[in-house]
Amino acid sequence: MAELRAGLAPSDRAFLERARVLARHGWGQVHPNPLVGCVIEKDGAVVGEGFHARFGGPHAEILALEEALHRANGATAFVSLEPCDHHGKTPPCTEALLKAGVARVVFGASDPGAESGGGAERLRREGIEVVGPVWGEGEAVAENPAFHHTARASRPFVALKLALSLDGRIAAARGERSRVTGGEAEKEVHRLRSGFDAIMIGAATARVDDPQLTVRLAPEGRAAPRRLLLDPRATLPSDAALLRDAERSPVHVFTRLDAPEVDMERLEGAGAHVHPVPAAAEGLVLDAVLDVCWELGLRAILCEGGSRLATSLLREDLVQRLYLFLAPQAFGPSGVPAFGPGIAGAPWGAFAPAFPPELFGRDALLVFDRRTGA
Ligand code: AOF
Ligand code: ZN
Repeated sequence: MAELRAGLAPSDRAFLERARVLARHGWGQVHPNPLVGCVIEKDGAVVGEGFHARFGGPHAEILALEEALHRANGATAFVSLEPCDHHGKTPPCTEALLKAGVARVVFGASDPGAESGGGAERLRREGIEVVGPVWGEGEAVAENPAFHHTARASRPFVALKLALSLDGRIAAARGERSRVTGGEAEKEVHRLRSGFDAIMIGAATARVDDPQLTVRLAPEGRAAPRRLLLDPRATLPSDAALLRDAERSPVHVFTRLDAPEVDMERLEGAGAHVHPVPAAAEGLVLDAVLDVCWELGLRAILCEGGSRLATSLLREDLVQRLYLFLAPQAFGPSGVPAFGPGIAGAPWGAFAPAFPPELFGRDALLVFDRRTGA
């Protein structure tokens, strides 16, 4: 794959990069579809651009072709994802590219979809010059991790977000609500939430932080993420912030099978959906929780702590992506460590950086993806 990339002219690489940047504009609006961007280039100039902007809406190629009109004839299309070759909610992009007379297609990632895939082969058969996949697997997955994971595994994609002090703590003291990162990072978290089907936390975080877990500081996504709470003993107070607005953004509480019935009923009465699942030595059987999530149609879940949930998810190798916000402060020995005992057994070596670090005010965001086969 590195050779393929090396063989691309610098201008080709720049156009494909532009397609990647365009694709990212669809965040929060297209899920569970992938982010896709497209640039059409003729004689060195961009004659059309587009990105998949809305679930069920036109694909990136179609919008770029609409802008390019007749100039697409003999042009090169740069697409971040292999053009689809199926009738989904929209007709195949392969046919649109052929009809427009595009001469060459350069794409970043293969489409893993059993039905939508195969576009590159189809275009080659029709005599078009096709270059791709240009990106290696890690780079392809980084742009659309949930899309690739669910195509492969039929399991929810799980991302874990943690805000850490530089001495690896998530709070100043146990039972104390603490500010770790600043306002810019907080905005980014709200933006990230809009691209997930659900946000999950554990009971201790719900008790201490009393969060609402809604998207407030960012443009709303196409659907409000559901709120998921792991609360083995059904202890969430009925007046918790999480239970507000349950009609617009449903709340699901996972409990042990033997949680007090009176509390399960109380939570149902407060608007939550209660799901009893088997108990594990510590908390709940997370695999069983994820099974229920999959059945509920939840494809991408963002877990926001705390330490017990983070530790269990990592130890059980259920995390595909880590969002680590690092804040330049220290909480010292009385602070709550991000991870509990047992974390050493997690597959740390399988994680690799997905993107270069990004800065949000004084905080840094590091994103790591779990590599398959690692
Ligand atoms: C592309 N370009 O911009 C996107 C693609 O139901 P549909 O018609 O929207 O198709 C969704 C599938 O098409 C999706 O699962 C993925 O395989 C592909 N997405 N393909 O050529 C695009 N969004
Ligand atoms: Zn398409």
